[in-house]
Parts: sequence; structure tokens; C-alpha cells
Amino acid sequence: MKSGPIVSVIIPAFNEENGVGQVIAEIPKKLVSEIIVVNNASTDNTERIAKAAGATVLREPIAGYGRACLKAIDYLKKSETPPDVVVFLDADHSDYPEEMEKLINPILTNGVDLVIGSRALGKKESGAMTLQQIFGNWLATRLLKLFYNVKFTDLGPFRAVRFLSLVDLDMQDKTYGWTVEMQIKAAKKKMKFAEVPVRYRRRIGFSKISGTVKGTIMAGYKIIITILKNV
Ligand SMILES: Nc1nc2c(ncn2[C@@H]2O[C@H](COP(=O)(O)OP(=O)(O)O)[C@@H](O)[C@H]2O)c(=O)[nH]1
Ligand SMILES: [Mg+2]
Repeated sequence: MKSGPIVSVIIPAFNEENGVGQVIAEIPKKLVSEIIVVNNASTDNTERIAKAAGATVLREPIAGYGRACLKAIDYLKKSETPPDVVVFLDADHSDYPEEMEKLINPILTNGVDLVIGSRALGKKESGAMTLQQIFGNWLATRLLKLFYNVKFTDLGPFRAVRFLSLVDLDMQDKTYGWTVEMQIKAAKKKMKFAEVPVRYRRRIGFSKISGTVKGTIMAGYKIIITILKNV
């Protein structure tokens, strides 16, 4: 049984039967108390595989990345032993779960509230991100500087946040605006944030967002709207 700070990992997953088991297997178990996979209306074996790999599985029947994350936060709020730190991680094996410790450490040792794993600062496998995605993240982070005067280099999904700060952020976005909303609100609340370089590789399985025209346009649109509406 793990002692010390309580760390929970939240993995939103929509049809990730080929990736989710490996992602869970690669999470450093000595750091983590609970791995929560939110099955977002998958039609494949995501849920069975996540359970077999040892995760707690929650179900969110309505699609949406943010909605799935909110489901897990609600669950943690009701827990008798709420975590000290929450880590968000995608189910597609693009991130390197073994890098989790460097996301968590600034929170545990340095009073940081939010740590973003930056793919812009880290090493990306060729083809791991589309050009539109790289450009979109660059543009979004420029706008964050312009409107909120904060310096981020990425809106990456792999991130750690102090649980009490996360609750204080009162997250609302149900879909693709989720990551940028968190960064904007942390900036507005003058929370202490940091970035650490993370590596990024080609996903297992098919992209639902950046790899599709519809997903790219919807995500780009939602991210820009979220930046503008919070100013
Ligand atoms: N909960 C939920 N997760 C989703 C949805 N769409 C994608 N995901 C998950 O969000 C993560 C990122 O999606 P992905 O397709 O890899 O997008 P990309 O990284 O932008 O190409 C993966 O873990 C997906 O399973 C959705 O509608 N709901
Ligand atoms: Mg992905």
C-alpha cells in the first residue's frame, strides 16, 4: 500500500481498447493511489481492458473530453480520501506515463498548483502531432500571453494539478476547451503554474480530434472561443 501524498490519475477514454491497457501498465504505481478511467460511451472493449489493468472505471454516456474529466472530479470530491494531486493523462499512449513524477514533484515540493507537460519543450516523435495541432497550440499560447499575460508553450493533456486548486478552478467546459480553460483560470486566480518538457509519440489507434478535419476545426474553434470569452 502506498504511503505519502495521494495522487489520482484521470484518463478520459473514448474507444481506446488498444491503448488504455498499456497506458495504465506504464503508470509508476509507487506514485499513484488510484487510476480512474472515464469510459465516454465507448463501443469497444475499453472498459473491460481498463478494469483488467486495475483501473476504477466510471461511465460518462455523453461524449466530450471535459465532461468525462468532470465526471471523475465529481467522483473524487465525494471520496472519503480525496487526493492531494490529480494527474490527467490521455488513453492513447501518446504521452509517456513514466514521466509523471516530474509533473507531480513541483506540486509536492515547490508550492506549484498546476504543472503542464509541454510537448513544445519536449521531444516529439515525427508525426505524433499534426501541423495544424502544432500551429493551433502556438496560436493559443500567443493569445494567452496577449490577453492574460501568461507564458505557456502548450495546452498539452498530460498535466498535474493540486486537487484543492482544481476544485477552486470550478471547471465548466464540457469538450475541447477543457485544457485551455484550466490554464486561463489558473492565471486569473494567480495560481502558481509551471511547465515541464514531456515527450510525445504517435498514438495507438485512431485520433478522434486532431486527426480528423471535423475534430480539428471544432477543437480550434472551441479553444479560441474559450480564450476570448474568459477575458
Ligand atoms: N471522454 C472523451 N474522451 C475523448 C473524446 N474524444 C477523444 N477522447 C479522448 O481524449 C484523448 C485525446 O483524444 P485524441 O483522439 O487522441 O485526440 P488528439 O490527441 O488531439 O489526436 C484520448 O484519450 C481519447 O480517447 C470524447 O468525446 N470524450
Ligand atoms: Mg491523442
